[in-house]
Amino acid sequence: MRILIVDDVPDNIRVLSHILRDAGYQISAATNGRKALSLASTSKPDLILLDVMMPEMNGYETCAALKADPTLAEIPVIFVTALADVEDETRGFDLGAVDYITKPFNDVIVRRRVQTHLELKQQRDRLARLSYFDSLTALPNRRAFDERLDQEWHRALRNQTSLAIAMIDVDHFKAYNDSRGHQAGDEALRMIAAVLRQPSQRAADFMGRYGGEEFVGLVNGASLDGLRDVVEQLRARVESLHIVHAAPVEPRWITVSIGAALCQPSSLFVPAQILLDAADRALYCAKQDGRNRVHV
Ligand code: GH3
Ligand code: MG
Ligand code: MG
Ligand code: MG
Repeated sequence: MRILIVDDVPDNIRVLSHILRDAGYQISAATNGRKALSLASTSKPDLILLDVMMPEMNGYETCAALKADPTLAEIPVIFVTALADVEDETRGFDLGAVDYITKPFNDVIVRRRVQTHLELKQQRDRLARLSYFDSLTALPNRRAFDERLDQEWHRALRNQTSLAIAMIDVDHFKAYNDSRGHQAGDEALRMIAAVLRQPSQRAADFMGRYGGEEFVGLVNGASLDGLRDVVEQLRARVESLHIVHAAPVEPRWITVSIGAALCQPSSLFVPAQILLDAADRALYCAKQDGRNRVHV
């Protein structure tokens, strides 16, 4: 596991690195708050040991900045500092730190506390994986989608940008299962998920498994034409997998139908559900029109 040590005094970094590297952790270091923030963003450490007294941006300010960034807020922070007053310590906890170690410290105690918080972090990560990801396809699940939709809806409202939902449903999948077996059906869903989440210039910004043989995508800030390009590319990617059907359906391989809808949210009183309903209706149209097509 990776630990980021932040301290303006290189000797302090050396001492802590020594204690922790011996315990098998991978160490990176920063000598000021700004470097710490950028290193945390790029290397996503599992734990941050943070000094308080540093020039320019002190440890408290650095911790506040970490907690304000949703992509970094989950990284546990332990203050390691000579400031030993109760007020200093409570301030550290108020800012969201998980622990507070005062200098001079004892090597064994530092190692144990670090170990405890890394174990807790591992358990949290595992729980998050289990509750937000689908085990068959490794895509975010319905719960993750619901939360993300809510976030993106509010963001689009704030920024006055568009938000689009694409509902993707595998065509004649019951027939595929019936003819090839459930195992092969599972494998097909895995392959479809893999091409749907493939990053590219015209990929969706979020792709999840909505349930069964249905997937759902979110596209931020697109025009209607842009959205058409994205969903048409998704449809084409699945078709080009050429997963051959044994059942007598046309074409001979697995395809998807996609219904997409776009809007610019204008009021908090309008729920994101209306966009989901519109995408659902579009999907119904794509199916009615003959499948293996998009309806925007
Ligand atoms: P349509 O083109 O109208 O969508 O037809 P369809 O057969 O795809 O639709 P239907 O809703 O009748 O059938 C969906 C099938 O998807 C039925 C179900 O067995 C299958 N399915 C759903 N989840 C899974 C899964 O996790 N694994 C496998 N193998 N099959 C699944
Ligand atoms: Mg210092
Ligand atoms: Mg379906
Ligand atoms: Mg289907």
